[in-house]
Formats: sequence, structure tokens, C-alpha cells
Amino acid sequence: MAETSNNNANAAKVNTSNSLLTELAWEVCNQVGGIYTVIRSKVPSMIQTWGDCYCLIGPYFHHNAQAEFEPTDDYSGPFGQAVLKMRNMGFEVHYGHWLVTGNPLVVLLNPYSVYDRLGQIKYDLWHHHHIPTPGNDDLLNQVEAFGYLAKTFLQQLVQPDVTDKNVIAHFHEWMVGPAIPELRRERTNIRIIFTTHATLLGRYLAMNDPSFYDNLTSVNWLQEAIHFNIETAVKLERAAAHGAHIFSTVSDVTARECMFLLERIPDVILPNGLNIQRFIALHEHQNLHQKYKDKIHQFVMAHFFQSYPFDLDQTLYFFTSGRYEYRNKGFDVTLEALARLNYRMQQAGIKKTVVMFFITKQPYHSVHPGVLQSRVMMEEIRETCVAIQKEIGKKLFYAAASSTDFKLPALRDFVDDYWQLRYRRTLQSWKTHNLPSVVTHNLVNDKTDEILHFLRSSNLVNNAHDRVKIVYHPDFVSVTNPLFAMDYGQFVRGCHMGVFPSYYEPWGYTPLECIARGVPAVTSDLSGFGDYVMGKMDEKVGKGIFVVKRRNRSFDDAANQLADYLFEYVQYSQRDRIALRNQVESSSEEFDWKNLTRYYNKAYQLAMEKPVF
Ligand code: U2F
Repeated sequence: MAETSNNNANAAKVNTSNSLLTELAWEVCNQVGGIYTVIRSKVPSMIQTWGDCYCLIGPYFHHNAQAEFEPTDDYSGPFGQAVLKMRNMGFEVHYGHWLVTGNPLVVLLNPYSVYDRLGQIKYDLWHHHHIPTPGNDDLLNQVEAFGYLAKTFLQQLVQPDVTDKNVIAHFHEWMVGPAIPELRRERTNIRIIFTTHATLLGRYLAMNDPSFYDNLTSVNWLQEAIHFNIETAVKLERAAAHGAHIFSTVSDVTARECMFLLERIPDVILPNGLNIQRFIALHEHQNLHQKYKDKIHQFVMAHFFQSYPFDLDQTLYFFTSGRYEYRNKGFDVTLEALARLNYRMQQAGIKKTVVMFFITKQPYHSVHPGVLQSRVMMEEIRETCVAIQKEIGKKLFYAAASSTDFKLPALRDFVDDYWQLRYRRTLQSWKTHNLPSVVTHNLVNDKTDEILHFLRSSNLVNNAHDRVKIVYHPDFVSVTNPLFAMDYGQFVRGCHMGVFPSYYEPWGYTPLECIARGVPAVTSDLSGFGDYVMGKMDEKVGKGIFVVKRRNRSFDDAANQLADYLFEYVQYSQRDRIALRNQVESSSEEFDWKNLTRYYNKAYQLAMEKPVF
């Protein structure tokens, strides 16, 4: 069985003085989802161990590279020498530093630059490995072209005039996998590790089969791959998994899936971590929570107060986030639990308000004009109030200084007619009887969207009497975002709880990112993270990490567990919530890359022990 997290990875020693390490991932300088977080957050720890013997390799996309990449003209090291060799062969290769903490060396390869060779690349994949690439799928074209470039680069790197060190190449996910079968076929002197962060087929099957885990042992992989029209990608993934010296995945949960769907048992499990920065003083967390909660308040006031106000001091912010996989990410269970929570809060006469955010990615035409307009008008009201405040302040001071009776004058008299009228008018035109929209953008698939369908059919549509309000934001949050104007980490800090009761989740970064910021989180026992937490940190479970039991349980049962937990949480006092935030933050230490890169070292050590050919 796999070298799981229970193995003694502490003992792993990899000789960095006679090795070079390259890590290849589609998300180097190119954020798509969670693999970006893995690679990026791990950089400081990798640099600490490997220094300039470490280099990342990813695809070159001009738009992303402009923001994340800085070229260098220092070609003195082996990676630089291999880059020059590639350029002499006529390839477009970018070399420099990734502009993230740790500033690692990075090689970016432009897939489009070898599109004229795609015919030959596809032919070789078919001829050598029986991997067909029919049609003209742009992603497949990109990954196969990138695979060709990556293989060529690594073959330059291992040339004796470039380095006499052992070269280790660590590939993440199927998109960079196509280089692997060709490197093995051409007997390249390189140690290969392949890590899958989910199996392609697993993702598709879980999305479509409510009994995915029961049926896993009897899946006909080829038949299903053809059925979902992903035969090429699945075959590339299998070729990468089978071709690697060391095969790995991110959790025991996914190891089981690999056994049945890829037919190779992972040699080692590489749990995901974060670059955890802990504050010495715990109140720092509370201060930051307050600061970013205030920013979320601004959005909430603009969005809801136009229709009706509620007490912000008695409001709790919950959220879920991640790629739009309705069942896999547990959006379905979350919505059902929220509907039940809404009912229970009303029945119990609880006066608090819960605002639940769904932060995900779905195609949209634009931000809802009404939502934007409300935000703009609230800013105008704020400006009016500031102007009035200034005017009153000045006149009040004069009145106070010249006062003879020491009585507070009627403040209203200090505001001139212009501001009084403007105040009335802006408020009048802002206030509306319409309900606050549950979605912030005009969705392309408004009629068929599953979140919207649930909200409409269960009448969870931000009625004034609802204790649970919904904001569905079909785009990731970022500082350039017109509605939130904050980055994702800040948004997480401003919330009270993250809710992620996934059905299919190889690891699941989002709850971990919450606890690292002192925000309690819900996960599930079907996610790699939840499973790890239950196995390793029993005493921590319950201290702000709530694991919904979904394994062999019904949907209704899972929704009830979640509703119970949320209902308990909304009844906590502010003091209880502060105590919980402090406790949960301390459990994040376990997931610092400083502790978890030992599993990577173990993988590299195992790779070095294998015969290379
Ligand atoms: C797999 O990938 P996923 O893409 O499904 O990854 P998640 O673990 O759900 O991570 C989503 C990331 O998106 C980020 C957030 C997470 O790191 O910080 N994000 C953001 O930047 N801005 C936003 O507004 C909202 C989210 C797999 F399915 C997972 O189980 C694994 O955890 C992951 C890595 O191994 O790979």
C-alpha cells in the first residue's frame, strides 16, 4: 500500500547537493484552482531546502506572465544553460523568476510556439503509446504541445555539459503528464514523480453518480471515459501514472480512487499544506477579522439596506467557495442545511441574521446593473453624510465657542437646505420595495443554474423575514472586484465561518485556508483534508473544524448534521466565537509546509532508490 501519512517520513533524507529538482505544473504563473495554491505556497520551504537547485516549469501565457513573471539574463546555472540550448534549437523559452514569496527560478514554455508540429506530436502519442487525439480540442492541443516542450527541455537539462547532478522531475496533474511516457520511452536519465490531485474520471463520475463510492470498484474506465468524451485526457493521465518512477496523490481518499480508476496504487501520499504565518499576539487575528468584516459590511449595506435594514452587530457571515461543482463541492447539502437553519432560527425567534456567500465561477454577462447601481448610490449617500458632518462640525464649534447658555443647539439648523434636500432625494431614490437579489451577476445560464433553482423553489430569496440571506457571487473575489474590492484571503478573514461539506474532494484547500486565518470551517469525511483531520487530529476536531459525516450516510442525514452545527454556532455569544477563533488558528500549525515537505523529500528519496531505466 502507499507510503501514507502514517509512514515515518521524518527520516526521509534527500541529498540536495548532488541533485536538481524541477517541478512542473499547469498552474505555475497561471491560476486555475487549487494546484496554484499547492505550488505557490510551498515555494519558500522548497527554496530553503533546494536553493538554486530548484526550478519550476509551466506554460507561458502572455497575459498571466506579465503579472507574475520577471525575466532574468543570468544563464549561469544549469537551468539557464538548458534554456540557452533550447533557444539555439529554435524554441520559445522564457526564463526568470516567479514574483511570489521565495522568488523561485521558473521556465515558461509557450505551447503555441510549437503548434506547427502538433500533427507529429499527436502522431507520436498514438504511434508510441496508443493515445488518440481526435478533433481539435484547444486544451488538449495546448497540453500536448507543452508536453513536447517539457520533454525537450528536460532532455537538455540532463546533458553532461549542462549538469552532472541527478535530475528529479516532479509532475503535477495530467495537463503536464504527456512528457512522461515519451521521457521513459526515450530512456532519459531522469527520475520522475507524478502526483495526481484528483482523477479525471473520478471527478466526472462523482458529479453524475450518487453512489460513486459504492460503484468505484467496478468501473469500466475506458467505457466511462468514452461516455464522458474524455478518452484522450484519461489515457494521458494513465500513461503519466504508469510511466512515473514514483506515483503519488494528495490523500488516502484519492489513493483508493487511483487504485480502481488508474490501476496503480500510489507509492506515497503528499498532503497539502500552507505557508502559515502565525501572529505572536492572538489579538492580531481579531483585529484583522474586524477590519475585513467592516469591508464586507459595506457590501452588505449596499446590497440589502436598500430594501430593508438589519443589525450588523447581530449578523454572521458564512461562505463557501471553489470551482462550480454543485454536488462535488457540497453546494447541494449546504443549501438544504441553510433552508433548515432559516426555518429553525425563525421558529426559535433568533434575531440574528446569517448572510451566506457562494463564491464560485460560472459564466456571466455582467455584474447585475441594479447591484452596481445600489453600491454607487450608497457611496453618494456616504459622501452626503460626510459633507453634512463637516458642515455641522464647523458650525457647532462656532456656536459652542460663542454660547452663553451652554445648551446643545438644534443640529438640524446647521444643515443648509441644499444638503437637506440632497440627503432626502438620494435616500428616496435608493430605497426600494424589491427584494435584494440573491445573485450579483447576470448569469448566462440563469434558467438552468442549480443554485438559483434551489433558492427559487425553496423560496430562500432574501425575504425580509428570512434569517438566512444569500449572496451568490459567480466569480472569485479579488481586489479589482467592483463589489468587494478585497483579495480572497481578506474576504475569508472577514467571515465567521467557511462551509465545505464536499462529496468529492481529493484534498480541499478551502477549509484549511479558513483555519489558518482563525476562521472555523466545515469539511466532510469524504474530503482528503477532513479524512486527514479525523485520522490525525482527533482532539482538534470540534474545536472549530467540523467534519460532516457523509460516508455511507444519506443526503438528508448530512444536511441535518450541518444544519445542527450551524444552528449551534449562531447561538454562540461573541465571546464564544472569539475563543473558538483563537483555538482553531492554533490547529493550523500542523499544516505548515515546514512540517509537510518531509513527505515530498520521502518521495524524492524513493525515486532515487528506483532504477532509472
Ligand atoms: C484540486 O483542485 P480544486 O481546484 O478543486 O481546489 P480547491 O482545493 O477547492 O481550491 C480552490 C482554490 O481556489 C482559491 C482558494 C483555493 O486555494 O484559495 N480561491 C481563490 O483564489 N479565490 C476565490 O475567490 C475563491 C477560491 C482538488 F480538487 C482539491 O481537492 C485539492 O485541494 C487541490 C490541490 O491538491 O486540487
